[in-house]
Amino acid sequence: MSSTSTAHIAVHHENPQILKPRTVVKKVLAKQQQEGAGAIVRRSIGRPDLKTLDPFLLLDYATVSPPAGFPDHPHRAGFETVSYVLEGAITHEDFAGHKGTIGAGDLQWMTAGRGIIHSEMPAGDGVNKGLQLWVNLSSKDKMIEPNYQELQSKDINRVQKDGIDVRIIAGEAFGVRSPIYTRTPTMFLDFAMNPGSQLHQPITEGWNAFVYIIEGEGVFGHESSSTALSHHTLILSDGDGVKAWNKSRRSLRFLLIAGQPLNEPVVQYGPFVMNTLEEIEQAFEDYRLCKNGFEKARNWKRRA
Ligand code: FJH
Ligand code: FE
Repeated sequence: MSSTSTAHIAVHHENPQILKPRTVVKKVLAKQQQEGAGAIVRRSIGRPDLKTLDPFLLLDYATVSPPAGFPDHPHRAGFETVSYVLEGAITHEDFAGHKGTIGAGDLQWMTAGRGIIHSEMPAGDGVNKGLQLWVNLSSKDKMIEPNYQELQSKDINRVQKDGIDVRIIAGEAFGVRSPIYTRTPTMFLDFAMNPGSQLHQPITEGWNAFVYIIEGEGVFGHESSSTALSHHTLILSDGDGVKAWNKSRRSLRFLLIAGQPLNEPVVQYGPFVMNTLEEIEQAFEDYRLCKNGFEKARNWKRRA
């Protein structure tokens, strides 16, 4: 064996080779808007110029200070909400009595399934910041029983290597997997890159993928590409992975999210996401009459 091929294997092991690097096909700034009761969100996916990126319906970066928040509201169905707190804490409570507090770095992967009514309110007095991703479910999973997968910050797998620090929310990075089960196959990685570091991250071909920059500036796609800044969403082309560089003097933090497209029709009215208009009308009816998954709403004390 020649020494070149040995070196090649070593390089492959250190930083996986990306043969078909994805490039940035669209870049959109998530501006601030009002949501819920006085909460401020930067909407990435879900904004008018970025309606959906199959299987993703929405990504919000929220800033909430009491008394603002997301008081009682329904979610039917066919999708999951992934809440990830960055700063402070969020207390949630649903109509089945499931409640808790999601602190900084904690994760809640909630399958709304046939229906959930809940509230999401800031737990701290100060500023609370977090992210919420909505992952669509296939028609066969839309009416499943609601379910929660919850991970505390200390239980989220993390790899620190060559100036890169990744928290593996879903999927895999650097050979380490997340225990979260994703009904719609999803990758969700939270990267922090030191100045001068370089990343090669594989992404399954055929999956839709995007980057959301939380803080700092980075170069994605080609080394010669232009820089992207905080709160920009970068939609990636198809390919077997993405390359990223931190050429700045500050730390760069971003989410890399990818998922297998469902290729199904999406009919959405606010928190109701189904395949057809008839199913949406049914969901409204069920919600109004407290049936087909909304039974527990009958004796639920609503909080404004
Ligand atoms: C009234 N009550 C409208 C109402 C709307 C809602 C909503 C919220 C989030 C969210 C975003 C980021 C997070 C930390 C963890 C949650 C979101 C987060 C997305 C819609 C339609 C509630 C009560 C209302 O919930 O928690 O990061 N984003 C899309 N709206 C509501 O939840 C009117 C009277
Ligand atoms: Fe909600």
